[in-house]
Amino acid sequence: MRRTGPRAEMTHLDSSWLQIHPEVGTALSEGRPVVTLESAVITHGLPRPINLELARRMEGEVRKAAAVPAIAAVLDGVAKLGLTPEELERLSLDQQTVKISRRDFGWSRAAGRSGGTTVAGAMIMAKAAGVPIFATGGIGGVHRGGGMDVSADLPELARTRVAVVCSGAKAILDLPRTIEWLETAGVPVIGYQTEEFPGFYSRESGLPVSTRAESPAEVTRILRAHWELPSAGGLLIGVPCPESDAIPLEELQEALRQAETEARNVSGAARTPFLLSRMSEYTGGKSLGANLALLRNNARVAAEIAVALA
Ligand code: PSU
Ligand code: MN
Repeated sequence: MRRTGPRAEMTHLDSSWLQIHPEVGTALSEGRPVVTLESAVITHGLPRPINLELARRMEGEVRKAAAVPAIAAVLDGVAKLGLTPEELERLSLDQQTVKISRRDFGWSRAAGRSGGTTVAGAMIMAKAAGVPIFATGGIGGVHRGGGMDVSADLPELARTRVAVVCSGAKAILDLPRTIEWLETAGVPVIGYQTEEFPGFYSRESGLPVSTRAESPAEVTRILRAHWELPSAGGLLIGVPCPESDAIPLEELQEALRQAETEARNVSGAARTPFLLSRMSEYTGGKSLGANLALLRNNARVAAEIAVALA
């Protein structure tokens, strides 16, 4: 077992594949609130150097709300929950990183690779360490078109007992099918101060949630009650993008239509980055601004929920 510092003996949750930062481990053993943060947004979602700045700001939001931030990532094959400032900077600059979802922990460990965790990857690490709250921007979901591209985030939500604070799903996905998938799998979707599942860059989507909650205390009551079910898995908490930075639904849909027309011949892994960069162009940079604003806001709301739950 790798030791992380003088207080590592308190991090009894360490296992050989998962290394917990001493500050996070101490908070957990004292029952203090911790919020897990995803890192695919750092390695794959945002351009440098905004990625590092944003990660630091998300950590800052969590601390301001009196919780401990724990960025989940894989460094040289070791899954780490909670990064030192040096580790975070290194991850943000590394151009060889891979995207770590459920299938990727084993081979990346064997190969000693570094990577950013997706929602699924971060949920697995959070659950293993005993952190019930996780904040991200948008989850993966069912892609558009008739194909088989369904994110591993969805089955992870079905099976892993962690509450995921998000602003919806990636904008380029098939949102109605994503919501249907969650319903089939028994994943409750809580609208945080909203009746609608948030549309990521947009506050609306026209799609319903299972229930609405007004406050961290109300969310906490729902989480506790849901987790009394012996077989319960994860939950989604949909927090709309702050009003000042959100894009109106019609404008968003028009930008998506244009981007998709241009992306007709772009397939595979290149498709998402292509669509997102076109979206940024069509919205005059507003989509990037909305993304940054919702990430910070979600970190804050997740921390408030973690405090209420602790
Ligand atoms: N939302 C975005 N961009 C992203 C992601 C979410 O706007 O890149 C990331 C998240 O980490 C999410 C992952 O968990 O994409 C899903 O990837 P996939 O569809 O390959 O499972
Ligand atoms: Mn996929």
